[in-house]
Amino acid sequence: MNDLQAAGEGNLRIGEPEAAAVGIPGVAVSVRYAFSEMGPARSVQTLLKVNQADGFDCPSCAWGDPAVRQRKHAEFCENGAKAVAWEATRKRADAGFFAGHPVAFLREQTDHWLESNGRLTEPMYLAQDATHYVPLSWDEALKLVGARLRSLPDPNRAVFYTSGRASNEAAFAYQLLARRLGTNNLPDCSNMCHESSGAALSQTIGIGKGQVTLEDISQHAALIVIVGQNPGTNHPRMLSSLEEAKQRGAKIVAVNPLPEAGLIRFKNPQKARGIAGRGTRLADRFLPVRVNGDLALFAGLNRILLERDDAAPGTALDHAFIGKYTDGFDQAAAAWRALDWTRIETLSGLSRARLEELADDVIAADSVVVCWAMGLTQHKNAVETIREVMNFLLLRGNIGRPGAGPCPVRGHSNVQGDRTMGIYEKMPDSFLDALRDEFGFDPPRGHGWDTVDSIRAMRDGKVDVFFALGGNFAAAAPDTLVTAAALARCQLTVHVATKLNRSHLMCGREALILPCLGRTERDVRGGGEQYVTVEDSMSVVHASRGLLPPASPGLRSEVAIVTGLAQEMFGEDVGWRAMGEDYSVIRSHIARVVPGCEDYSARSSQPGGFVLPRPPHDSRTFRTSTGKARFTVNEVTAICVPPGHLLLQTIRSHDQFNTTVYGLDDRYRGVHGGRRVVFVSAEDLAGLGFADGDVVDLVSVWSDGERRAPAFRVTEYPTPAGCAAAYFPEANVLVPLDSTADISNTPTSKSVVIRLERPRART
Ligand SMILES: Nc1nc2c(c(=O)[nH]1)N[C@H]1C(S)=C(S)[C@@H](COP(=O)(O)OP(=O)(O)OC[C@H]3O[C@@H](n4cnc5c(=O)[nH]c(N)nc54)[C@H](O)[C@@H]3O)O[C@H]1N2
Ligand SMILES: Nc1nc2c(c(=O)[nH]1)N[C@H]1C(S)=C(S)[C@@H](COP(=O)(O)OP(=O)(O)OC[C@H]3O[C@@H](n4cnc5c(=O)[nH]c(N)nc54)[C@H](O)[C@@H]3O)O[C@H]1N2
Ligand SMILES: [Mo]
Repeated sequence: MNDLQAAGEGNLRIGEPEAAAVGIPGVAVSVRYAFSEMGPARSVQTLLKVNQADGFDCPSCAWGDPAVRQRKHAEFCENGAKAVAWEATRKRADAGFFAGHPVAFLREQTDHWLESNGRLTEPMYLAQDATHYVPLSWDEALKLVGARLRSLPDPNRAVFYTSGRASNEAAFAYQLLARRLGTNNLPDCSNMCHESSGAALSQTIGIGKGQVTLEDISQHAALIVIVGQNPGTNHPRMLSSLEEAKQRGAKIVAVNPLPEAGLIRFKNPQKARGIAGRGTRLADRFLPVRVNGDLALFAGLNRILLERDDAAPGTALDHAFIGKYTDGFDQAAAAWRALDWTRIETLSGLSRARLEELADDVIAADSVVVCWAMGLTQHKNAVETIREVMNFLLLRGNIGRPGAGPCPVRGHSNVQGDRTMGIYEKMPDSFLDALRDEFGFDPPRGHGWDTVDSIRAMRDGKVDVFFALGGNFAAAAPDTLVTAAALARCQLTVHVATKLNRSHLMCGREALILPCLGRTERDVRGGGEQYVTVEDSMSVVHASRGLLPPASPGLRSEVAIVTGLAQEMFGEDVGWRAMGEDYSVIRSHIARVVPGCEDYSARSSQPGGFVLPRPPHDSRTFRTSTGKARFTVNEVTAICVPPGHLLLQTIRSHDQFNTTVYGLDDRYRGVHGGRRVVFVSAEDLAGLGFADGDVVDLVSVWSDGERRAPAFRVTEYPTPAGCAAAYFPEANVLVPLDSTADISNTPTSKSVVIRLERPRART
């Protein structure tokens, strides 16, 4: 048996990458996929309710929905269909399944296999030293968690993690429970995701959210720059907006170390022409930046704009905007003038001439949107990089007018809403004051732990109870072995989940799985049908209503689980029962506590919902420390790797949603039947003495030692020299816990220094 077979990748095949995204294979794949999990009738019934005003919010990405009257009958993409089918599957991981599979066996299985067993059906308990999970009643389960939490010597010995799929109602009740207990330990997936965007935007424009609408992109922007984002896979509905933009003459520039299919060309499955024809060419310009080279790229670009304006004043910069709305310009300009071109070119991997061409596009465009995602946020200098992007937008007044502004494209469908509802380890005092006034207790004021600090605390024996509202902490977090050991030191880990995953197996001394309803399902409480609300990347808040009968009568909604646990712990003190039986009670609390949510129930339930205030977008109001939008000076840096090493970025395949692996293909990149692949340039393969098809171990180097991920197939791929890519979560074992972004503390999942090694003889 060779190494790949040993790693379960015996069927891995590599073909040609594709040049266009979506089109017929996209439609065919979603239909085949949906039918296999749900059957035909259920597929049609369910998919026609995705992202409709009277339906449910797609559980996949956080891209915004078109105005209600412009929605199509099929307002979902191939990957949204996979997410829905995966949740609405007919398969069940019930008590019989757990009786037949010891935990030791389950630990050996892949992420794909674990979830493919279907939906969880009733609470399951793993006692200390037990070999199997066994069923437990809801009463017993909530009593057990309540007892453990109540008996903590210090509330900060509990950690409450949230994944971004939780609804606003569930998130609000959950943060209330944590703070009522007395802790701000509320880490979330955002700490590993767009935290760097939030930090950079808060510092520079006074609000940590995007400032563009869907119409800004589809109707108004003259130039759209897409940096560090792979929309063809991760936000496929964004391609429809980009296609509209192209058809009215907008230009698109893609900045990415990989020539992603969805950035190059798009075939729209909504249109007959889109299926038959060659589709729309999307990117007018593609800049193959070196991994982590974006700070150098944007600093160089800003320098060119400055010089162009020196040569012909008023042609490249918006002096009126800079004078009236910003501060810090002079210091930033001085720093740009002092830049060294050799350094810019080396760090970005792009010639000055290419940046001059980009500057031509920018100057020709009277409005510019910059979209970005994980390619910018998961680096050591991520916050500085995004601040430099903001410098770029501020130089030409590209904010607070049609077709202009920053657009951090969020990941999980409600990650932005969860933060708005108070899922944050350091919510401002104004929010905590409002909670106190509403509920009559004094919330804790000391900052809590984010994701990385929670892992450190668990590792160091400072945590007894780890509670997760969704997600897959063990697999999504960095440094898998360290995180697993950290979780194992907890007395109790509790996971509210829809499907079995790694975190339920790499657990505390005792573990509980509490199975919950998903987005697709009807939620009846207190005799009435309930709905929940969510917020998308464009700050639009709207309702979501499931339609399918619950996967099992043993499931509870996330709101019911959280409020039920709170009742167990605190009795009726702030009216938990009423919140759990009628979610409009939670919405009326939200209306009084969360800024911008006045009259929340009425506004969120109208078709299409409502938009939260975005002061920079709405009125060029910047609530920063100086009341102005702030230029910043960002030292131009990039991770430089020692000779013989590469800078590895960890990415998503087309067949996964984070740690949920739907299938083993990554069609657009030409990968089929496996995931242990490392993409490397031809130049590096030659230089390092490897060839396409070789099997290697990935060894990451960090100040505290080396980490190894065995048996990856080397794949020659067009990426700048010195760079490499592999899939997450397989590569998470390589990401050192202490390698985090400055300021945001986000794991540097896109900058891991590695070398390739021939596999050691395995025993
Ligand atoms: N189908 C599907 N949809 C998803 C998800 C999913 O897993 N599956 N995940 C959701 C979540 S939580 C999130 S956060 C988003 C993630 O959406 P993305 O950020 O698009 O996801 P990644 O696969 O991490 O891709 C990062 C992109 O950045 C590029 N990149 C890497 N390093 C650099 C760099 O240094 N500079 C530049 N310019 N580019 C770089 C990579 O080549 C890749 O194209 O998607 C959301 N939507
Ligand atoms: N190396 C590397 N690591 C990364 C990243 C990377 O790019 N590279 N990306 C990071 C990013 S951007 C993110 S957002 C995190 C994601 O981290 P998480 O959000 O923690 O992980 P997910 O894989 O999205 O969680 C999947 C699980 O959620 C549960 N689930 C699904 N739907 C529901 C629901 O409706 N309710 C509940 N309660 N549970 C549900 C299912 O049981 C499923 O197994 O990972 C981060 N980790
Ligand atoms: Mo994310």
